[in-house]
Amino acid sequence: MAIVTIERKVLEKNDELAEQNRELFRKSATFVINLVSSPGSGKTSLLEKTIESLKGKIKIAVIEGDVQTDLDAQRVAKFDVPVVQLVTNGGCHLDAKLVQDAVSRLELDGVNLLVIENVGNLVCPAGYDLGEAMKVVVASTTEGDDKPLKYPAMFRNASVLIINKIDLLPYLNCNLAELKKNALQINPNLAVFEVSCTTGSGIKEWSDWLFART
Ligand SMILES: Nc1nc2c(ncn2[C@@H]2O[C@H](COP(=O)(O)OP(=O)(O)OP(=O)(O)O)[C@@H](O)[C@H]2O)c(=O)[nH]1
Ligand SMILES: [Mg+2]
Repeated sequence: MAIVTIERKVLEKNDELAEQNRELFRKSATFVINLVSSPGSGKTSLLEKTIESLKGKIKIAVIEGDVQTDLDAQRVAKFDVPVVQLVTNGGCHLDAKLVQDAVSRLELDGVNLLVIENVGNLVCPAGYDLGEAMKVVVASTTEGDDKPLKYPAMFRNASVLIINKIDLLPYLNCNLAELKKNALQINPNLAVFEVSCTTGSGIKEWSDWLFART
């Protein structure tokens, strides 16, 4: 019982800070997405492709969340966008306080789009509001088509599903129609994009959709 109480208090505090973040983002007119997925689904690859696609059209900033290393921040920094790396030292998700700290190191004025890449984990980040406008969940074909059913919270709390690595479909047992059906069964409101960060397929459709929201 005590543990439940503590968890609720932690989440209540997080929600309070997330609202403060949301207010900050509203003031600077910055559209914020929280990129979530299992490790290796392609969050950083999607981010690289999205930056490439939107460069020159809008100003983008990035917060990278990782358990260890600044490898993803290094990848993103090559695109000449402001990036802050958060290292959780074993923590399996970002929280609103960590994002608040990262935001204090960024100049948000004039930034149209802030992308927060969460720690690779399909469970824990689902419960933590960071103050984002929406969660974007990346599910890659290599993970199989049953993941929305097995990890429903993430798909329920997301607004967008990016199905990545569609270039690999011929080599896998993943059924694309089944994957989409399972995701929409959990959350019928999901906007779904099929992409390959390797071939670039579907990236324009996703980037245009995102651009229209900034
Ligand atoms: N074939 C194929 N490989 C891809 C695609 N997208 C990403 N990859 C590869 O998948 C691996 C993981 O991609 P990342 O973008 O690092 O994945 P991530 O979700 O950011 O990983 P973490 O940050 O560690 O959770 C890399 O080797 C990518 O090159 C794709 O569309 N097709
Ligand atoms: Mg990454």
